[in-house]
Amino acid sequence: MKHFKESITADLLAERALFHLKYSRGKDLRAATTFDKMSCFSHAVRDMAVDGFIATQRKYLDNDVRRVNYLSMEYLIGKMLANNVVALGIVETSKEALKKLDITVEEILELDVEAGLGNGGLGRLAACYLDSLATMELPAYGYGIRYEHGIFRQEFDNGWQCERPDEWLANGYPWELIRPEYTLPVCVYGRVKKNFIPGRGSVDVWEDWQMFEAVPYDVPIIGYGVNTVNMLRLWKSQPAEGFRLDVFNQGDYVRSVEEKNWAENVTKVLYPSDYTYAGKELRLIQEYFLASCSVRDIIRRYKKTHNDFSKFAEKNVVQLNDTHPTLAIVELMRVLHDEEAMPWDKAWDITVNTFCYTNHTLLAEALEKWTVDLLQRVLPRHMQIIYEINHRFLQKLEINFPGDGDLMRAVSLIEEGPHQQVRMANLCVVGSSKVNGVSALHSELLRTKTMPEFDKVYPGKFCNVTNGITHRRWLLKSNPELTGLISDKIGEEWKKDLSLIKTFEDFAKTKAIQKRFMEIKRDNKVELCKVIKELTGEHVSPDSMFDVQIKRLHMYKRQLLKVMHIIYLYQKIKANPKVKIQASTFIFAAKAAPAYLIAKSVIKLINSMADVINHDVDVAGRLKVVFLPDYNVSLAEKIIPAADISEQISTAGLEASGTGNMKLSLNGALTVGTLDGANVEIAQHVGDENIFIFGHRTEELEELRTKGYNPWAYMDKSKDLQNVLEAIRDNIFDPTQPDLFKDIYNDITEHGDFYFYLADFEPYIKCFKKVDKLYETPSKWAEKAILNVARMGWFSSDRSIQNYCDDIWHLERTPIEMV
Ligand code: GL9
Repeated sequence: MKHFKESITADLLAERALFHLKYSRGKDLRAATTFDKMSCFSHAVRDMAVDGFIATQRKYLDNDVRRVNYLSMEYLIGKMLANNVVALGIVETSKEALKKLDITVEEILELDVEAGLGNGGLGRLAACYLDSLATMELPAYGYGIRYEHGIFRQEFDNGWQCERPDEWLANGYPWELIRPEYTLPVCVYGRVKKNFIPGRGSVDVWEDWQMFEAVPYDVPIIGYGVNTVNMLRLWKSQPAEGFRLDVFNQGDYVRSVEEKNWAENVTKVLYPSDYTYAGKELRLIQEYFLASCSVRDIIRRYKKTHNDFSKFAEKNVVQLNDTHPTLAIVELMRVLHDEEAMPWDKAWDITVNTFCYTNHTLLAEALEKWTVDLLQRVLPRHMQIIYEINHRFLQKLEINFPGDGDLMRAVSLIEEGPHQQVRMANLCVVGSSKVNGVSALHSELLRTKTMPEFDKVYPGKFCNVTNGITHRRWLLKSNPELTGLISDKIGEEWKKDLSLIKTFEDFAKTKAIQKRFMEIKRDNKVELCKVIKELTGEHVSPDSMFDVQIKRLHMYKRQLLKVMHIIYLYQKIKANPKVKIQASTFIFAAKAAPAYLIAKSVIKLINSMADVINHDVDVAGRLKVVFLPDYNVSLAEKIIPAADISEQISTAGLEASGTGNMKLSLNGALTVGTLDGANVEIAQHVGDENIFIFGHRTEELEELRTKGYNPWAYMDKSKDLQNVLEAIRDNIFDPTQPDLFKDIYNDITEHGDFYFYLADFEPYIKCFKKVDKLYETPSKWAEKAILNVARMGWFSSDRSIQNYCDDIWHLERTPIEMV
């Protein structure tokens, strides 16, 4: 088999880049800026993937293969260039080619555009899965939204988070291919009328809608070491051609331009709230926009090779990444039943067999519920269809569970109350053939605690697929030195199949390897120190222990517990300068949802604390605190290889999986964590002796809740805890503003300490005594860290995707040959 990648030479790459410089940007090398060079080089790399792209799409079509369509409102893909160069196997070739363009690899990579089309773990997971799907030669399409502004840029103003718009498209995005010929209309608003149609009788017709358009932009997803190049199709909204022509004709020019704006606004900005559901009309329209054009795009493609829908569900699976694209279920019903005139039962059968749903959180505030009023106004026909789905579903239930009112109320798609609401998670469960959670613990809680009634109604529908991460970005690309060490010892095969990294375990006790491992860790820390200096002005020592907590800021993730630990250490040193404490650098990076006020206060608290601790001569050289602004994929790639400690300290039962936990452990950080999400499985894989587990377990917290949890009781027992809480209450970091953190204090005391900070404080402090002790002996530390690296193979997203294929999608590999 010929590999299209073999024909790529440095000369070809350089020639291509110069061609783009001249004919796409109208410049020669002398006039080119570094951005020009980056953009043209990226275009050249993209060109190299085009043969694979065309061959892949052609093969899928000709072989009429079964495909997975991944629908997600978020894709946190980050920078693409370095990753694509690795995937194409042209790292050395690129270095050579760049010499001809008179620019270094580092310069060019720094300028690459960061696509931040997501909030956090959910969006990053989607990006890892696309990478695995292409690498595993699986027929897959990603569908998402081309937000003009992705996740906001975070700045600090006097320690407070400020949100600034992300302008990732300002200078053009080199990886996308615009496809105006596949533009689709999308309709919203209007009303439903009964019409008589000869041959069909009385039918519901949706009319007087407002129409706008969806234009697809395709981003090629290049498989690693294979010919497969899949695509991520991102939709942008625009006014429909001839939009409100009537208004133009009446001479109301200004209003017509305003309305044009409305259509453009639909994909203008990513909603930055994580785990909260805001109920905003524009968000509903965004969700429908993605659902509607993706469903119709899938149908359009299917119809190229089929005359009827009998094989639709056999040829397509649609995976819903959380409830955000749920309306796709309703849209498929509308198209099949209303537009294709298919009888309801037949349409429903196809729909349920097409869709699958992944749940990503159990937090009540994240569960989407749209009011019937709003849905009716924006999507009147869809609301009718939802009622009809519910009606038929409940009717069937009445047969199998007669008179079980509680069950009916729990599973109904409609929540009764002063304002009727549609429960999107329930709609997903009813409209899908499989429902999965994202870690063993989370899937079990979903099935037995959150949706036990559904488990009764649909035994066997619930399953688990534990999340994974792509080692191609999170090790090969971001930690080249460690990658080199592993390859030196066990060969190169593990790069293709991460389960093979297991044999690196044999070197865990080898002194020379331990030493080399620690040297590499130190090199990565030195690199991170430069970044820290640049971003915060702070000088930190690479010889201190790097204790890292990087993730969205949320009370359940408990960054505040880390703050309490740091205050505790600070007070210990102040009280007794001779006390033995491991020299540590505490590294935070996190964005808070703009309206999540208490989370923003925690950011301010961390920055205030850092200001004081970093300038206090009494703790100099012992404690440092840095909060790196604007956490994103690229920053994660720099922090993770340099971490000693990975903080995974969420309240047990609340973190569905976590994926940062996997990235950090794979890079040889030791986890300090609760038995939550995927931490449970990480502990099983790395071994209990190679991870620091602490704190109350899910069932213990459940018991505390039912018996009546009293945070004060913990305070009464511990003088240390009192001192820490008083420091927050009285704001010892800035006596001119003594009340600044009262809300935080109240939250974890008077207001009931919903996330059990006080209950887990003492176990957490105790746990760090063990951590500090181990860190004193580098060889012992290195041994455990190496075992972490070697035992993380199972957490590859390739394994997750294999699980999806085996248990849910039933997809087959489709290798692409080049002719
Ligand atoms: C999340 C969970 O909270 C994480 O634990 C999980 O790892 C990821 C991916 O499955 O999904 N669910 C969720 O809504 N988010 C997650 O990270 N939120 C964001 O992405 C902001």
